[in-house]
Amino acid sequence: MDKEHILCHFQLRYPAVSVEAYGNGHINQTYLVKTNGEEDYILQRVNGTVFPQPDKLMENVIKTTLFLKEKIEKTGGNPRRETLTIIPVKDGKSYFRDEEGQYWRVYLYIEDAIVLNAVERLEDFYESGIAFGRFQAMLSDFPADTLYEVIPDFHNTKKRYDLFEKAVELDIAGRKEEVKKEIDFIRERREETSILYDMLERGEMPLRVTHNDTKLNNVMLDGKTHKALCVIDLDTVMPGLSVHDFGDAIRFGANTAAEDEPDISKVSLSLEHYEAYRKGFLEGCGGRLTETEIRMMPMGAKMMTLECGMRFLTDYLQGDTYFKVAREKHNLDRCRCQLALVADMERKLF
Ligand code: ADP
Ligand code: GN1
Ligand code: MG
Repeated sequence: MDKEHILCHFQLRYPAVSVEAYGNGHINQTYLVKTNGEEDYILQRVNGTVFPQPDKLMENVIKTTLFLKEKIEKTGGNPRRETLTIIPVKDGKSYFRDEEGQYWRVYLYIEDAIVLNAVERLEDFYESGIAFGRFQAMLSDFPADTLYEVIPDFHNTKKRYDLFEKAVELDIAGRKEEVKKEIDFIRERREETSILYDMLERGEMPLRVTHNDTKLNNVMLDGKTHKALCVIDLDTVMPGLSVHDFGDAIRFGANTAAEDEPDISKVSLSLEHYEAYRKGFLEGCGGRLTETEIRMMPMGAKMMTLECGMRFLTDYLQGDTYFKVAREKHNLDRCRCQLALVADMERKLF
């Protein structure tokens, strides 16, 4: 079904004049819908393999955005810029299911804002920390038990490790021999994958409502001032660990190289970026983190980087079915880059 036809089902205030592929997400298919009116839109096809229950996912997004909208209004902010706004379908639903069973949704396009795919200025990274910290603070009294667990065990690093071992064992794409070094690197760190989860189970760290995908291109900064504006990509908002939200952002934004840099000699942890983000995140959290959470922030960074390395390698071993890939060995490059970053974190953070 063509995109124009899909858009007919939504309650758009202005008709679309163009629809173009947009953004650099690895999961959903995103399009920018331009109009001649006062608002533009983002059209997304939700990845049905990654999210097998898109209706439940959208319930989470509705609940979260309504909760945030109320908070933003109370503090005199503008919810149409500071959180996502769902444009409903004509029957009132938050998504449209096409004849092929694909799920589509439309958000209001947030104007005069920027999304970065790489950190250009330290200050911008600091601001993104403020945005994710604030997001966490705003959701600190959100009723976590009303959220559906969209991807069970999403950041359960212990279970991610088991899935990785399973992929090695099955070796369905016949790529195991080529990645022996990477497999060994991950195996040497097996014990550590349970540290944070064990602390959670012992009640040493709280379970919070977290974003769970805090990479730089999931946050918007004001186009003029470059101040923290809006956290987007709310598909994975679920109960989780604050140190994971911190760590995933560090994994992406404090790396001196791109996430998929094939030349790993360019990969390292920028301590300057680490500190800037840490400062912003703590400020945004507004004193809500416990001493233990603050102490475990470096471990959160290391675990999210190791987990991502395991996930890219698992996908590579399974024949690249989860993350969008743009070239041969893309997932392997991404994996090697994450593992090189883990090694540098071990030198600099511990
Ligand atoms: P994915 O899950 O594939 O990463 P995202 O929801 O993060 O999808 O969207 C992909 C990109 O589209 C974002 O990085 C951002 O550039 C852009 N985008 C998404 N939602 C909006 C919005 N409401 N306004 C402006 N840009 C958006
Ligand atoms: C995916 O959707 P996107 O591109 O923001 C992934 C994250 C990974 C990230 C790695 C739902 O994020 O968990 O950390 O790629 N999202 C999902 O770049 O799996
Ligand atoms: Mg995204």
